[in-house]
Amino acid sequence: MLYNIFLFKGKKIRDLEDLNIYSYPNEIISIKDKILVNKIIKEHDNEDSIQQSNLDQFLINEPIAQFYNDLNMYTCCINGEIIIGLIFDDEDNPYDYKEILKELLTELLNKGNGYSFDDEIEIDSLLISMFIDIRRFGDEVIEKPTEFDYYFQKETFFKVFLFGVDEVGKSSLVRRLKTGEFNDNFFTPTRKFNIEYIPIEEKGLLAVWDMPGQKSFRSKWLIGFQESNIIVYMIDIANQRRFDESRSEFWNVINKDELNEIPLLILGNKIDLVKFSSENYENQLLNLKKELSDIYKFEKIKKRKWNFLFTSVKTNLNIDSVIPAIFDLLSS
Ligand SMILES: Nc1nc2c(ncn2[C@@H]2O[C@H](COP(=O)(O)OP(=O)(O)OP(=O)(O)O)[C@@H](O)[C@H]2O)c(=O)[nH]1
Ligand SMILES: [Mg+2]
Repeated sequence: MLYNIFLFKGKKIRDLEDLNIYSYPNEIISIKDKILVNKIIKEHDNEDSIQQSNLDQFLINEPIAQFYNDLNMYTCCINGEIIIGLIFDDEDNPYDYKEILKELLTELLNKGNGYSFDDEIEIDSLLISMFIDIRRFGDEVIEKPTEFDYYFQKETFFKVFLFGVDEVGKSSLVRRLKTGEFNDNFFTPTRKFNIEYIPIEEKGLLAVWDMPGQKSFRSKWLIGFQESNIIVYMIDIANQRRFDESRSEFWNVINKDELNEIPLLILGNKIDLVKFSSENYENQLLNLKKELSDIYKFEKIKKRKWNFLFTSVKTNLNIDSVIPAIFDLLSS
């Protein structure tokens, strides 16, 4: 089974002073392991980039199996200057992964639109996408029973794309679902894709991609939503000043062709901050829902199954209904 993926990148790959190492899910190879890093790079010494540097396509070389320091690796050089490596369990045969590795790299780098290795968020996202896909492949095709087997089978693995403008409560929700906790002072604007795995008994594994909501990160949403099984959009219903902005971001994403027919769950969060009069709470909720629906033009949502829930991550209102609502939409 694949358990780690790493990437070496520098101005010159052989110059360790200027080399960056990215990895997912955790750091196994450190820049301090100079001997190991040098050995990995050296295997790719004969591959050069010179003839390729003018092409706008990435040159993806043949992957090479390597085994050092008990690490069973499969490494592949791109443009003679970037190395991507997979680390497997000891008994795995790296060559079993040859096709998926090359196909995936071709798909992500040369068939996608304008991938940049200068952007750390894009590098992280590349590693995460590859990790998930290769892991799925490993469990499906190579069929080694593992403790993760159940979760990583395609039918039981769901990518949840969670987005919304900043400060609506996305990361708080993920934290609540994972740990049951909420903290008013837990205010950490997300700066990268925050990916949390939430196992749901007898249903499968949700990989929740919690997107950073701040304006400067929104262009990255386009990278995050690839191959999503469900979209979750969160609104801060207490912050009316931002409804226009939030609506336009919502429709920007929902109108993407790639997301056609993908089910959608809309969460109207922070209901605890809305003032209700003492009478007829249910009616007031209905009216509020209607108001939001008019503002956001929910009636224009076509050709996909969708649902709306009011929530408060703070008071826990309806939080127990979020996962069932997701599986209900997924099952259709
Ligand atoms: N009153 C109230 N506050 C909430 C609720 N949910 C989240 N918050 C607060 O809202 C603030 C922002 O929450 P985050 O979870 O960081 O928001 P986010 O959507 O992840 O923000 P970005 O990562 O910047 O996109 C925090 O101070 C939370 O404590 C809620 O239901 N009610
Ligand atoms: Mg966040």
